[in-house]
Amino acid sequence: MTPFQAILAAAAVTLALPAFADSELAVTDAYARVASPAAQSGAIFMVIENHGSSDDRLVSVATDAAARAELHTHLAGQDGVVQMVEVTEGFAVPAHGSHALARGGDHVMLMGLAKPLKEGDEVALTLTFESGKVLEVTAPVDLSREAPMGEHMKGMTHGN
Ligand SMILES: [Cu+2]
Repeated sequence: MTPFQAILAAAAVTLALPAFADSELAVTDAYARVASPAAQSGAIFMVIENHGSSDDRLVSVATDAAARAELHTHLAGQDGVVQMVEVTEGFAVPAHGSHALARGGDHVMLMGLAKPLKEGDEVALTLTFESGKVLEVTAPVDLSREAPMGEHMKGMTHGN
């Protein structure tokens, strides 16, 4: 191998590594919301895509932006009142499929924000999956985004 070929080979390895690490799981359209500038908590939404041939599951989220990050969803109780609950088993992402975290449904809940979140701020998240795969995600704060039709929730205090 000539020195030039060696450089090419090294460059190819460098380029290939991130592509390999990200080839099966991907996050698109991540964004964060808070209900007010003084909110102590916030919510993050995204679409998790699984391009692999094995089912996977988002089991935990870590961030420096808040004291705690939990996986939450909304459930209607017997009285019809919708409440937020923690989903300890995580969010399944089927093989060759996707799972949407969306307003009025599943979301990542940030509790105890390190500092107030305002439009344009970015929240860095580390997503850990059941398979052991880890994804680093950046979610910009987007307060102008409208909730999808029919998914407008009442009484939510964290931007849902
Ligand atoms: Cu929540």
